[in-house]
Amino acid sequence: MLDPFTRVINVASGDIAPDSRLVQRRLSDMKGAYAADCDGAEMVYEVFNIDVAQTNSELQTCTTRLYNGRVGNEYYMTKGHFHEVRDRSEVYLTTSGHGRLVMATEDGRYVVEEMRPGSMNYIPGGWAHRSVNVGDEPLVFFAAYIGDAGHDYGTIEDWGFPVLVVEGASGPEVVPNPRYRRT
Ligand code: PAN
Ligand code: ZN
Repeated sequence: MLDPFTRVINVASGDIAPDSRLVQRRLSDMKGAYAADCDGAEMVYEVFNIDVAQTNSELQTCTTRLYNGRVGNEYYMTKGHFHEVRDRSEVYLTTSGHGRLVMATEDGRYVVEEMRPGSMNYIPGGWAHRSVNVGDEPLVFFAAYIGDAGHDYGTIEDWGFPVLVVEGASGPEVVPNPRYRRT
């Protein structure tokens, strides 16, 4: 059995004290995610993980700091994934910045929700999810999900999402993804 513990989250930056496991994603890790080519060492996002046993009796928790920027007209975003165990759900709580949460089912339905400080987004089982930073500062959010969920990145790498969030003439626009399922 796990002993109770407490961590302190910096809600502005996403940093977790006293310790967490850091995953970093740079432009070079995002090849294929955007219509335009991308490469280089520039940081796109960082995930600070609090590791517990990956069982369905524990909750995995983490913060994500998604930087602001664009590749072509597409905003910086996370890779996005289905949970490997498809019916595992998740909640996000945004603490800083401004984003969109793109969610999609395997049969092509999609929902796009706002992410602003205080927004709690509920991601039901079966919905792939990707966060997009549409603001001009880092987007920071806390996530909690069922411990044995796992991450299936391959399906999204192959299919993409049904829609993209792009910078339009007067701000963010949700447009059909011309590459959806065309691999
Ligand atoms: C989140 C994501 C995190 C990074 O913690 O893992 O925001 O996004 P990618 O995993 O798509 O790179 C989550 O949804 N965990 O299940
Ligand atoms: Zn997830």
